[in-house]
Amino acid sequence: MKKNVVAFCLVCAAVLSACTGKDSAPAKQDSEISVLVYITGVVAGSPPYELMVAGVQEFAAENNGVTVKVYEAGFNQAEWEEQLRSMVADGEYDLVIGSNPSLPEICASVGSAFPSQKFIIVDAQHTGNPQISTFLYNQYEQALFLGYLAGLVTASDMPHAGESVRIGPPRVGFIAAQEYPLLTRHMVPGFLDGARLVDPAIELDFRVVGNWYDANKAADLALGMINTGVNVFTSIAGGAAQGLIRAIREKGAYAVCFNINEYSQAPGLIVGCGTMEQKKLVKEILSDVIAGKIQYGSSRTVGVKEGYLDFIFDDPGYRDSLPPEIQEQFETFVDDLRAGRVEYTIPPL
Ligand code: RBF
Repeated sequence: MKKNVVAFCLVCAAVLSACTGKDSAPAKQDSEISVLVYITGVVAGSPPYELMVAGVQEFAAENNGVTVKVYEAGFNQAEWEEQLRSMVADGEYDLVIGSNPSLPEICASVGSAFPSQKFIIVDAQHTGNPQISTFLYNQYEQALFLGYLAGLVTASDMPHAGESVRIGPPRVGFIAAQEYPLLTRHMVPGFLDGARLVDPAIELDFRVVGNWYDANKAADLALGMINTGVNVFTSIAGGAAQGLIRAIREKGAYAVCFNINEYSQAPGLIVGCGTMEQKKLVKEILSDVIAGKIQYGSSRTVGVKEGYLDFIFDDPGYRDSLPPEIQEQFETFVDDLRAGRVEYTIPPL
């Protein structure tokens, strides 16, 4: 009898524990989240993607219950939508996070077949879709201060820019991988506006590589531009930007870089680097996801004043390469921009 009672109790305990799930696999907690990092290209060589992946992985390491899958969709843009559709089809991911101005439209199309799928896209602007939240960097501002610095350098008598080596009017160059609205409406106009605050006669030579990986093509473009008098460059070209760096080292010209610290790639020639606080933004976004604080359907813009775009002053590549009077003028300009003393109108996207 005693044995039977014990056996009965054991069975009850087993049933109870199965019901409460204590001895079986732990039940999914509210704070558990499965994230797909959808890379529109490849991670290596593309600062916005490298920083996003680093941010998501750091967040996962610092918080329990966050699982991460990084998927590189490659350079064939015609395949991005189909690949995203197949990645989200079985509902494995609570959230898709990406960084690309062209992603919201793709997500809207894919999401219409999977109404509970959520998407958070940075470096993009899209409103009115209850499945999508976006965060736009105010790249007009970064382009404006980088353009201002490029203008100061091209108007200076630094070794590769002065009267003795100048061909034609002061000219700055912009090499882009491809044209898209954020680039043609914010970044290129911002860069030229910034340069023309130094000297309204400065001209812009704008060239397009045609993809995000062909460094040889970017080098050819840059060499041709240097031959016609461009002596300060910038670029938005992902991995292809390596070709520009090769060209300025070979021929002697300057560059200012968007989004990340590149000074060491061409000491004395890369004279200014901006920063995009993508890692910080992505980590903040993920804590908001867990706290249920993301507003889907809306877009937030972050820039210099909000602390998500800045410039790296504290590097020998800047400090030791530029004449003190250029540094002084540039620092005053960035202070003015931070304090809202520089008036500008951001063109609509
Ligand atoms: N930026 C990169 O660094 N690497 C890329 O491969 C890349 N591919 C892009 C593809 C498309 C269709 C678009 C619209 C933008 C791409 N960008 C890429 C640009 C990137 O998302 C961002 O706008 C710029 O880097 C400026 O911050």
